[in-house]
This record gives sequence, structure tokens and C-alpha cells, in this order.
Amino acid sequence: MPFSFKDLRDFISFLEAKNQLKRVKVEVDPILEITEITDRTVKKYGPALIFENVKDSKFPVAINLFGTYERTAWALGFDSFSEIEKFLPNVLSMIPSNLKEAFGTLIELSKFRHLKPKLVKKAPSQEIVKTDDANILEFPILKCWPEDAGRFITLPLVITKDPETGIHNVGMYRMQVYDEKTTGMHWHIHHDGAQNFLKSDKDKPFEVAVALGGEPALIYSATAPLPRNVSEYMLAGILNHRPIELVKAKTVDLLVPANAEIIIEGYVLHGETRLEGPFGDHTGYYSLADQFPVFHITAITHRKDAIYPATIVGRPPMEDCYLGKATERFFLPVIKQLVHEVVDIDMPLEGVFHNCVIVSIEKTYPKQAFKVMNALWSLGQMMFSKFIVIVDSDVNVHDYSEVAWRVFNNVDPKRDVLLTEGPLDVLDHSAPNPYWGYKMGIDATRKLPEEGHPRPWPKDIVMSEDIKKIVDEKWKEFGIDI
Ligand SMILES: Cc1cc2nc3c(=O)[nH]c(=O)nc-3n(C[C@H](O)[C@H](O)[C@H](O)COP(=O)(O)O)c2cc1C
Ligand SMILES: [Mn+2]
Repeated sequence: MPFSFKDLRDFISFLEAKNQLKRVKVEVDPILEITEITDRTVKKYGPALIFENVKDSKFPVAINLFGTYERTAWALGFDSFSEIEKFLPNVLSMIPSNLKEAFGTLIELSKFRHLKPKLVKKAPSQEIVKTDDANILEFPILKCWPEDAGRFITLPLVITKDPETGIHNVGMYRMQVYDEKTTGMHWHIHHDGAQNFLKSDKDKPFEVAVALGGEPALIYSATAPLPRNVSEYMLAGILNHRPIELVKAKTVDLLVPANAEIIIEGYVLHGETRLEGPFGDHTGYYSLADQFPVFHITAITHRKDAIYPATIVGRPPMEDCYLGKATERFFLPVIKQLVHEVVDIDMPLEGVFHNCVIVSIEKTYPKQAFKVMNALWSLGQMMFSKFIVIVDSDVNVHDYSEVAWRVFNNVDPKRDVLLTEGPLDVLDHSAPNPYWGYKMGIDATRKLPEEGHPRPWPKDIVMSEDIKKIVDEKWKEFGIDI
């Protein structure tokens, strides 16, 4: 039976039982010190951490919960990471055409009906309700890096409603704390929270709620690149094998996770922006300060003994890398369904997901690699891929040495490189503009005569099997110690 967790503390107990969680009892400072401790821990594939005694706050901090492949797999309800990509294929094989339809149909399948979010009346996340006296500074919010503009909420599940369809969106967008009742709202223009806001009535405050904690599958889902018509609440329910329980928020017309640790309610006004950042980001660089919307807090509700969940991002590998890798595995079957020749995909951590994608394909016709690049640049958040490297199906995309060998040897830079332009991730600092720039596709497949390669393509050097067998049998006799 796969794992399933009803809330953050359920997952914490599970990790503790697996000896994968360390409780730190000495006092620590949420200003920079927690980052240094966590950074050292995550880089050594160390345990999840609970800081029980955080300076100037009565609430503990939970961090690095997802900080290894194993813990991320567990959080999503899988025994091991390799199980993740097996989850969707059976369902998807029944489904035709494009991504949006694929997921829409998926949700409609009666198989998943019982996993739709469930409305409850009483919620742990609303044990304490504060409105006028709400103060976000009560929580141990981290200042992560020395040149960060201030304290940032780093693991928030930002909940908005599509003004037309009413579908709830849950996205992870960091929030800079300005004062007791005001934060930034760093939703990138391309993401669903920002798109819902843009579509909303310009004369009215746009209601937003933010959950901290909740089912680990829901925390992951907030980072997943789902199509707009699919609520992250639904994906989380499917992953968790039980519906996400929701409750009506106290001061806004939104349904919020009943099992979260903390809920922050409020609104964003059209036309109001404020300088947000700099912030030490997941690229390993400080993202530049820029104007972003402002979030005004109307209420904070929480459990009596709330745990404040956080993460730090920075030069990879960091905790968010494992969430990204889960997405790579989880969505591979979806991509294969839509771009049939795709065999496997790898996004190296150093490419911070949006900057580099390596793809192996089953090539059967000329210039097919270019077709695949263009297809990927059209798919949801894959549009951000700055470099796409295409190799043949017999290449192991997870072996970067093999990929580099193929690229350096197989590519004619003039013929095999496609330069194009379009939207880029807002965090790509190499682009002269914040929202768009140039992208490069590199075709490292074997070239066909029809692709302008009249010379024969050379064969890989491979030893014959009978000689390998002879050498295997005699190996010990040679006395070669390797
Ligand atoms: C730790 C972490 C921090 C993130 N911070 C932001 C952010 O500040 N702004 C943003 O737009 N996306 C951020 N993202 C990426 C989005 O959460 C991700 O692209 C997600 O799919 C967006 O959901 P949406 O498509 O529903 O908007 C972050 C992701 C992670 C894992
Ligand atoms: Mn979404």
C-alpha cells in the first residue's frame, strides 16, 4: 500500500520513525543561521530538520522535509522515486490529443471522482482565528541570504480562484514580508496566480489565501506545472489517495486546506505594486529587485501548536531540486503521450530546470529533432526551456558524460543548432529582458543523408560479445587490479 499523509505532522512522524528527521533544540536565529545549517545539511543529503527553539518566535520551523529523492517520493505517496513515472501511463494511454484535454479527461474519469476535494466545517487550520490582531511577524520567517531584501515566506501555497471558471489554483510563489499585515506577491506573469489576477475585476480587491503546511502531496502540487483548468487540489487528492479537505476561509471567498498548519487570508489590489527582492534564488544567484503586487492580510488562522514550514533555495542541489525532479518524472509520460517520439528526459540540476532539458527520441525522419524542440517549446512551462539537447534513443540522457560526448562529436554548429525566441523564465538573468529571450535547440542525433549529410555516419565502437565473454572468464587470471 502506498504512503499517504493527512497533514504535515503525519509526514514528520513518519520521517522520524524512518530516522530521517532531526529535532534541533538549541536556540537558532531565523536570520541567516537556519539557512547555513540547512544548506550544509541538504548538500550532504542529511535529514529533515525541525528547529524547536527559534529566536523571537514560539513556533518551530520545519525545513528540508523534501531534501532527498527518497523523502520526496514518500511525500508523494511512493515507495521509491522510480515509481513516480509509472503513476500516470496507464491512465494516459486512454487519452488522446493535447495536454489540456489529457488532464481534463483524467480528472473526469470516474476512477478519480471520489478524490475531488471535500468540504468540511471544522478545520485544524482554523483552531486560532486572528483578524485585527493578525501579525505575520509572530512566525519564525527566515531571512535566507545576506543580501536578501528582508524576510521571505518560502514554502507558501498561494490560493486564488479563476474569475471565470471558479477553479481554485494553488501555486508556490515566495512572499517578502514588509510588515505585520503586508507582504509581496511574487507570482510571475506566466503563472496561474498572476493570470487569475489579470483576469479579475479591476475595480475590486482580488482575494488570495495562503496555506503553510498541509498534505505533503499538496505542497508538491503547488509546484507542479499543471494546465490551468486543473486544480492542484485535485492532483493532490489523486496522489494522496484521499480527497484534500477544504474549509471556507474566514474573510475571503476561497476554500482553503483544512489540514494546513497556518492560513493567511487577504487581498491584492489592481494598480498597486512595490519593490520586491533581491532574493537569493534557486538559480544560485540573487534574483533582481522588481515591482510586484502587494498582499494585504485580513486574517491569519492556525493550529494551536502550528509548525512553520520553510525551505531555502540557492545554488543547487537544494531541497527544491527534488520537487523539480519529481515533476520531471511525473510529467514524462504526459510529454510522451503528446510528443510520441520522446523516449526519456533529463533536466540537470545545474540547469535549474528551465535552463536545460536533455531529450532522447526515436528518430525516423529528417529534422525530427527540430520538430521535437518546437513541440516542447509549446508545452506549458516547458516553453521556458532555454537549451534543449536532443539525442538518439540509445543515449542515456541521465549520463551527462555520454550526452556531452554525443553533443561534442555529433553536432555541426551551423546545421544542427536552432536559435529561436520566446518567453523565458522570469528568473533567467541572462536575457536582456525579464520576460523573454533567445533559446537554443541542439540536434545531437545521428544525421541522415536527407539532413544535408551525404557522408556515411560512422558507427559507435563496440567490442564483440564473444571476446567480452572470453575476457570476463579469464579476468581474474590477468591479475589486473581495477
Ligand atoms: C521553492 C519554490 C519557490 C518558488 N517561487 C516562485 C515564485 O516566487 N514565483 C513564481 O512565480 N513561481 C515560483 N515557483 C515556481 C512555481 O511554483 C511553479 O512554476 C508552479 O508550477 C506555478 O504554479 P501555477 O502554474 O499554478 O502558477 C517556485 C517553486 C518552488 C519549488
Ligand atoms: Mn496551476
